[in-house]
This record gives sequence, structure tokens and C-alpha cells, in this order.
Amino acid sequence: MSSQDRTSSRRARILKISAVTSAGALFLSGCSSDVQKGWLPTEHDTTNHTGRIMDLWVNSWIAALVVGILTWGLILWCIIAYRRRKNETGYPRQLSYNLPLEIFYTAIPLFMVLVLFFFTDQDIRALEARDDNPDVVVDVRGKQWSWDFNYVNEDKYYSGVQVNLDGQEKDEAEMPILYLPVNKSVELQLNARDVIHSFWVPAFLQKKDMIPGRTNYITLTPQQEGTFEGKCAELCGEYHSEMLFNVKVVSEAEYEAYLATLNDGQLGAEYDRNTNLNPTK
Ligand SMILES: [Cu+2]
Repeated sequence: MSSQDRTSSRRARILKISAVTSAGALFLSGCSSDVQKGWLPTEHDTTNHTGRIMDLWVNSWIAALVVGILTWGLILWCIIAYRRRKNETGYPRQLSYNLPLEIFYTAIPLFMVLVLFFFTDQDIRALEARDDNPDVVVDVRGKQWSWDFNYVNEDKYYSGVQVNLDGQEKDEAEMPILYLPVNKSVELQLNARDVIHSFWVPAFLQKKDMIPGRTNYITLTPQQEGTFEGKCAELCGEYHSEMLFNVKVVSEAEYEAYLATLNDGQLGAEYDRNTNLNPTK
């Protein structure tokens, strides 16, 4: 080995070591709580589902990073180890129709996709499972551009008015509020009065479309008291950005006290105004 070759192989080794070290440092420095939550805007037990969703998200990233580091490492290794040396001419030895290699790079990605599919499917089944006998049922109706909340079991309703974003601080007291009791199973029946909307509470990590003429469901159990922001997540017209609401998760006593302040009855499908579905209106 010439002294030139020795220098370049030492340089390659240094490069390799520093790449591995910086990847390791990046990984270890990432043990703060934000990283453990995958930067998601919630806590592990905000609802009975947030932990499961957070774990799927974080573990998918870990799997992606492991594959990424391995792939980047191999790319770097190839670039360095098989680079063109001085005095080399022509093409390097060509590799084609290498059956073991082709089976390898078909089987491995297929395996990775199947693993991701397995865990995603498992979690979606758990999230979508409906409760036969939920403690609280709320018929949520999206409308341009606000929300009606019908508390079905108690036969009470709340009718929301559009938030006014005029550049001022928005008045929380005037925002539509969905009250939910803590640690009770909730079924949200998602309906739209006019066009497609989408029910989204970022802290719950769940979002679902509200489609005219069809009811979608979100089943969950809030586990932490507090106020959580909600919004429409489907561009639904001119004032879509003002289609905001809050969710207040409160004690059962506070929930009952709140319901007592509401009017009796329901604002049901009779107030929908999609002319395709209700030709008489
Ligand atoms: Cu909307």
C-alpha cells in the first residue's frame, strides 16, 4: 500500500467515525419530552387514544430513522470506498442480473411496508371501534361557519355563532364550546348542514370529515380536564378560518351544571340546508 493510499484510507475512517458520532449525538440529545412526544401538541393521556397514536407516530419515526441512518451510511461508504482513484480509467466492473441482490432489495422494502401496515391497521381498528353504550352522545353539526352541538341523551342543544377574526384578540367567551365530562366514553356523531367540513381537535390527535347526508363517528374518552382548541379542517368557504370552537373537558358536576343552562330540544337534520339532499328547501 502506498503512503497516498494509507492517507486516504485513514481519511475515510475518520469520515465514517465522525458521521456515526454525530448521528449518535443527535439521537441522544433528543431525549427531551418534546422529542419523546414526537413534537405532537398533546400529552400521552389527553384521551384514551392519544397515547396509542403518539406511540405509532414516534415508533414510525424511529423505524424511519434507523432505515435512514443505515441507508445514508451505506451510501457514504460506497461513495468513499469505491470512489475513482488516480490512474483509473474506463468503467468499474458492472453488476447486473444479480438475483440474490434483486430478491434482497425487493423483499426488504416489502417487509418494511408490511410492518408499517400491520401496526397502522391494528391502531386504526382500535380507534374506529364504536362503543355500544357510550356515556355521552353528541350530535355535532358543522355549518358555514360554526358549530351546533346536540347533547343527545339529555335532549339539550347549543347553537354556535361564527367567530369574528377581525385582527383583534378573539373573545374566548364568545367561541362555541363543546363540553365533555372527564373519564366518560363519548360518541361524537359528525354531520354537516351544507358543505363538507372536518372536525379537528389537534390535542386529541383525531380529525374526521363531516359530510352532508352521512354520519361519521369519533369515539373517545377524555382523560384530562382542560380547554382544547378545535377547528374546521376542510376548506369550506369564505370564512372557513373563523370556524373555530373550544372543547372543555370538565368534571361530571360541572358538565351537569353546564347542561342545565342549555335549552331543551335538538337542532337536528331539519335545519340542514343542502339543497341536493333536501330538494324542498
Ligand atoms: Cu368548515
